[in-house]
Order: sequence, then C-alpha cells, then structure tokens
Amino acid sequence: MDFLLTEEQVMLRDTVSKFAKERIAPVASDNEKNHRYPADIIKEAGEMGLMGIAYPSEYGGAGMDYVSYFLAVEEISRWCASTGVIVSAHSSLVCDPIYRFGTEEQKQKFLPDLLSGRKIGSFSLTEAGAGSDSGATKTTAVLKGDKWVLNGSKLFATNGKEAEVFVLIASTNPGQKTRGVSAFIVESNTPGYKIGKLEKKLGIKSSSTAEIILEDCEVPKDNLLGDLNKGFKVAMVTLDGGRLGIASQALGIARASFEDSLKYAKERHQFDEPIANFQAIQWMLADMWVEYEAAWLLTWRASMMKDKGMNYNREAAMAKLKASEVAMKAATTAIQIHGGYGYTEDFNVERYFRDAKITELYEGTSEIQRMVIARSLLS
Ligand code: COS
Repeated sequence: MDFLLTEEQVMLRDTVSKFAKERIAPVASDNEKNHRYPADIIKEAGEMGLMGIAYPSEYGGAGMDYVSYFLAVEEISRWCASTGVIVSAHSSLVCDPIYRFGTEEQKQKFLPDLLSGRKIGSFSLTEAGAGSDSGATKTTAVLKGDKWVLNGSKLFATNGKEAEVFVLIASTNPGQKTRGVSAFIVESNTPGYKIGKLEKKLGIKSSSTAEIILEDCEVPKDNLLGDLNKGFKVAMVTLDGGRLGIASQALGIARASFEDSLKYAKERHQFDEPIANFQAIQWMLADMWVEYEAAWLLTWRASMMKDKGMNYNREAAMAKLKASEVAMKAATTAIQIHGGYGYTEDFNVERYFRDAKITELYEGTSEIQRMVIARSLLS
C-alpha cells in the first residue's frame, strides 16, 4: 500500500518498525505478564518524537501528519498493544484537545512537556454512571474566586497512574447533560487529586487504567479548556481523533495475528506436511489479510481526511469499528491456526486475543460506532 504514502511517511513507518522490533518486541510479553509500564521505551519514543508526531515543532512536536501517526501506532501495536495505547491515549486524547482548543498560554505551558514525552497525558471522561452516555457526567466543577473546585470520580483513565497532565470533563451546569459540561486541564500534583483503584484487566496489562478521585481539587481558573459548557464537543471531537488511534492499534494486533499465523502455518507439520498446504488454513490466512487491508484503507482514509481538515466523524467511527472487529477475528483465527499451542502462553497469539477485545470497547463500543455511523447516514 506504499503507493498511498509519501516518502516521509514510509521513512517514518520503517524507522518506527525497526524501533518496535528491536526495543519493544523483546520485552512486550514479559512486561505484559508482569503489568509493567514500559517507562524506558516511552522515554525513548519521546526522544524520537513519537509522543507528538502530528503537532507543530513550535510546540515541540515532530511536525508530521495524522497518517504518519496512524502508521506509527500500528507499528508499535504490532509488537505491543499496551505500548500502542499508551502512545495513542497520550497523543490523541490529551495533546490533541490542548492543541485544538487550548489558549496560546495553555499550549505554551503544557505542550512542550507532553509532545516530547517528558510528561504523560491521560483523558478522564468516563464515570461509573457515564460510560456510553458520556453526557451523564456527575463530577462537578464550581468556580470559587480564581479556582475551579472539582469533586467526583472518574473511571478507566488510560495512563492514569503515570500521567501528570489530565484533560478531564466535569459538569459546570448540572442537569444540562451534554450542554452543561466543560473540559479542564488538571495536573496530578494538584491538592485534592488522587489515584483510586487500578483496574486488573484481561489484556493491555502494561498500560495502567485508573480511577481518579477529586476531593475539593482546586484547579486554576485558566485551566478551563475551550468554552464554558462546551466540554461535550471538546470530548466528542477528541474522541473522533482517538478512534483513529484505536483503529491503528487494532490494525497492529490484526497484523501481528496474521504474521505469526503465516509463519506458524509454514513451520507446523501435520499429516507429513506443513499445515499451510491445507486449504482450510489457506482460506483463513486469505480472509485475515483481506480484512486487514480493508481496515487499513478505512483508517488511512479517515487519517487523510483529518489531515485535510475535513469532517471525518463518520469515517473515524467506520475505521475503528472495522479495525477492532478485524483484530478480534484475526486473533481468534490465529489461535485456531496455532491449535492447542495457541491457547498457551508459549505463543504470543493468546496475548493478541486478550488485547484485541478492548479495541471493541474503549473510546466508544462497537455499538456506539454503529450509532455514530447510522446517525450520520440518516442526517
Ligand atoms: N463533533 C462535534 N460535535 C459533536 C460530535 C462530534 N463528533 N458528536 C456530537 N456532537 C455534538 C452534537 O452536535 C450536539 O451538539 P448541540 O448540543 O449543539 O446540539 C452535542 O454534541 C450532543 O450530541 P448528541 O445529542 O449526539 O449526544 P448524545 O448524548 O446522544 O451522545 C454519543 C452521542 C452516543 C455518540 C456520544 O455520547 C458518544 O460518543 N458516547 C461514547 C463515549 C465514548 O466513546 N466513551 C469512551 C470513553 S473515552 S476512553
């Protein structure tokens, strides 16, 4: 598919692929089994410009585009989906809204540390009672003097344990749901901020998923991100971009499932020949690749549209829906091709299977993606 990419994009992809193979692949399984955050890899990724690929160099970004970003997240996720989501949540869900909605002062203050990876970002939208219905936010922010006082708790914040900068959604006009929430930039060293429960998950165990508790957490007045009571739009625009990141992560998992299966099918002998000689296996491999390329093209298109400043809300949802379902199916097929061995920890496909599932859930379930797509078709 290189003919769809610029020379710079191909170079970036190949550089990230080399980095991922050399630095991420050898430690991915062990880190995941031990719930270990890959701090040194994230530091290196920051030094390489991978924590701020699509943002201008004036704020410390790499000055590239969203197609490059999607290619990089795919390459990283090919070897480690946990590292993929650490990069993606940081970039799409924190750097992006600050760059897009922040004041010049906010950009100058927060972006250089974030885009260089010196500080990690996390996005806090979800609550116990506000999952798919994200307008039902109960966390409140009340203006007292020159501070916003935040109270409540947030759930499932990716990077929540390591992050120092949060983009957090709170209600500023309770009862008004989507028209009464605002976005804030919250630093983890703010008194009244604390980390609550750390989730124990099925997969992506090297990335943290945290509860964030806010008890009279006083945030400077200037940390309001975007307009008052317009935070739902900040969240939705941010999630459009986030869905590209998750589509890219899912593509990485799908490709890993395919590549490992192809290799195994050639090596594994049964009935005195490689199982790749059997049509049943060949058809599985053919279907995996067709589906992967279809999802890749959808993700490329949505990323191109974002780069061109077009409305890509529907296309991002399509890419995320397709890529996540392709990843889940590819990981399931990969285990089938590996047979009983695929069910053991001796092969990476069991990790891909566990990691794939989350891509159908976070940043909008597959049902929410279908809702977004259908609404757009019917409008
Ligand atoms: N870009 C800009 N504005 C958007 C938007 C988008 N992508 N999506 C919605 N909006 C705007 C709407 O235009 C509407 O504006 P007005 O108030 O001016 O009319 C407002 O936001 C409310 O939209 P809507 O009425 O569609 O809100 P709903 O409560 O029906 O919710 C869904 C819409 C379900 C699509 C939304 O809540 C959603 O995406 N939920 C999933 C959240 C999610 O992904 N959570 C994962 C956690 S983050 S890890």
